[in-house]
Amino acid sequence: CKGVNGLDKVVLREAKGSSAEVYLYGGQVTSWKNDQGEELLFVSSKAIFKPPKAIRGGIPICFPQFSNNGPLEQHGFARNRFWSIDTDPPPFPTNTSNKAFVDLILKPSEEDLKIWPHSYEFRLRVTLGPGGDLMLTSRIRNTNNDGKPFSFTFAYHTYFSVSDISEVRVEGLETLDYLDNLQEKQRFTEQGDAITFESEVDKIYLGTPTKIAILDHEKKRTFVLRKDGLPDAVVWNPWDKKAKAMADFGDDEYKHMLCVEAAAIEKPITLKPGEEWKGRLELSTVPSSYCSGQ
Ligand code: TA6
Repeated sequence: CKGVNGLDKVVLREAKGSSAEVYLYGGQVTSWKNDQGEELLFVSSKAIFKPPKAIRGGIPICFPQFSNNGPLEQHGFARNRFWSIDTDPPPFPTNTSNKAFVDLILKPSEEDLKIWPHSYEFRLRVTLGPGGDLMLTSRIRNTNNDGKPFSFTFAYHTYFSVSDISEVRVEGLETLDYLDNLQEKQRFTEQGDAITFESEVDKIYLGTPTKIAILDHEKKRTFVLRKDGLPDAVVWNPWDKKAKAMADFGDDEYKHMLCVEAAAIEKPITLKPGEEWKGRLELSTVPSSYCSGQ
């Protein structure tokens, strides 16, 4: 399926062999490989790479609404739109020397303005660092000329590829409060000393630290998620029943994926005309032996 520029995706490669792929559809990263060529993100074998479905996997961008907390479609519309290559980005704060990167931009169509009557420029820079780290920087500016502010919620809905969900633990969210989507979004406090998985989980952790670790025991690999401007973190695994109910998701695929999503949900972000918000996500991997307790 061709994007608006006749391209459907951009491939980023760096010298030691790491790579990333970004689809113009959704502005969505759909692959992040290390220098051994191992795929680090999960994309369902049943994913559909064209409208109207969002691509099931990689890093969907949830904007201007996370989940169904509002009048828009689930997770907003940014992941269901064709983005363009941004050929004239204003200077980005991120240093891109010796890094591979692509700049994408999304602005509202006439149709979009009917469902969400706000003008904005959403610039997304995807960067692959020399060590294979992946960085996403979103800059959203209110370009309303009617003086109106707008508010939005946001998430990088990242699907990590894991060997076996029953042997994964998440560190950095212990003792925090969370809203449990499986219990009418009621507020609880995390009791565990790390999060492990033996059934469906769908929790929005609030006021989370900059760094969260996802340990894959079998691979002896830890994903390190660092974030800026994104105070919340969603942890989601559909488990078997929900997996079977999703047409674009294999029945057993829940065993090999985990979503940990850097997000701004509890407190929507409000921008006045001319104001810009920045949300940054940085993903890297380290051998697990170095990471526990760091
Ligand atoms: O991130 C968790 C969540 O909000 C879950 O409730 C589940 O709906 C998931 O997102 C996937 O949503 P999607 O619209 O992509 O099927």
